[in-house]
Amino acid sequence: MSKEECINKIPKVLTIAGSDNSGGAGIQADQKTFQNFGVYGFSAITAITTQNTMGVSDVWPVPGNTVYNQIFSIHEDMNINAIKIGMIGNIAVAKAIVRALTDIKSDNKHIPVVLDPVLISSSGFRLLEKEALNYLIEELFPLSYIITPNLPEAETLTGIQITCPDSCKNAASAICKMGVPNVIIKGGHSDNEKAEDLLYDGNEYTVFSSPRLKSKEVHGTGCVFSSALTANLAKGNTLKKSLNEAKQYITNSIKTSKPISRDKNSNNHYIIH
Ligand code: PXL
Repeated sequence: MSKEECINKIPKVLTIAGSDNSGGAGIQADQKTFQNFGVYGFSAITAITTQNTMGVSDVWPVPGNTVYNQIFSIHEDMNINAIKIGMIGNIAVAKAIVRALTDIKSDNKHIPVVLDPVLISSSGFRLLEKEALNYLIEELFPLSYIITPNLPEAETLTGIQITCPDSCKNAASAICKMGVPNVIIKGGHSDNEKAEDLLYDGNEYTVFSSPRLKSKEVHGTGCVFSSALTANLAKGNTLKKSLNEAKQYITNSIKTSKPISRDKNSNNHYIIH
């Protein structure tokens, strides 16, 4: 294969997310995941967080125009096969992302956009300002192909307390009614014996199940799951195959994670290629 053919064949993925200087979540986790799936990663940084395994201590938002410019500079020059959105931070950044996605979609209507609705860090630091939540739902959901909330995020988005399979189905259906064609509610935070994720595509429900793993707290699993999903969609895999691959990848990452501080595990980002 010539160099040019090789460049054109590599699936290319853009992540729009925050920087996690401790390397477990955000842009850093996304890029490691993209690399492991053999896709090329572009990035647009929305905020610089300061954190370690004890928690987030500071967030410095990037100006909206700079976020727009980062995204547009990639789009005007290169082909993007799929987009992942993680931490947004504030409404100015959310507006810049909507403007950039609208531009990209006017050239490439069917580009899959995976939206991970990051609301708070596992240590409890707010990563999306409260005032931006309605804007996210009203403007970004309709531009997305799938959103990937965990249980607490699905509860915040819908106001539905998820206590059983039926209430989870109700929340999934309420989220699709907000204008996004697909939602996967991740069950990692439940007390069930299995880690079950529920997909709703506006038509049918599908459960993706794996054994619940006993492990110390692992940071950044949501980012890794959604970037693995995005990488697989960029390769042209179906939604269900991409979700299966992402589930398998995050399960193995948790299983093989190693401690990076006294009492916290990191994602191992184990190599699959
Ligand atoms: O895991 C959520 C998340 C996403 N993005 C960034 C983060 C975190 C959690 O801390 O720092 C940048």
